[in-house]
Amino acid sequence: MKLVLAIVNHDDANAVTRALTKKGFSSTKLATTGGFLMAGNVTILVGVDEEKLQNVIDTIREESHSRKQMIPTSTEMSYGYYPSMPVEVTVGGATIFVLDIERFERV
Ligand code: 2BA
Repeated sequence: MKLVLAIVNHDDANAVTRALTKKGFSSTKLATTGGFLMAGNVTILVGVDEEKLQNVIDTIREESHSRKQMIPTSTEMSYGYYPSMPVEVTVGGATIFVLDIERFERV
């Protein structure tokens, strides 16, 4: 068994879990925050048998969209910080990790 850990944009999270549920996959959503943008995103956990793993990854890919986001930067001057040109970063579709699961039980 595998555990899929997918970090997706907040705006895509419901579409991803809905599509997974429709295909019979159980999932859990966690509210998370990206370390770089310090903005909210969503981490989705899916426990799945290995033969269905690709189906889960394909489903997440189909429902996750990449977005361009502007982030403010600041420049240090002798008299303090002042805002300068914002920088554009491309976020997502999804960042996916796949972990081996040693044991899975529902008790
Ligand atoms: P954040 O850490 O907030 O990163 C948002 C986006 O900012 C990233 O999009 C990437 O385009 C850019 N970025 C991140 N770190 C950067 C850096 N040091 N320099 C320049 N640009 C940087 P994604 O790569 O699509 O990542 C989206 C979110 O997925 C991340 O949000 C983070 O929450 C998670 N993530 C991505 N890679 C990860 C990793 N290796 N380990 C853990 N979480 C990761």
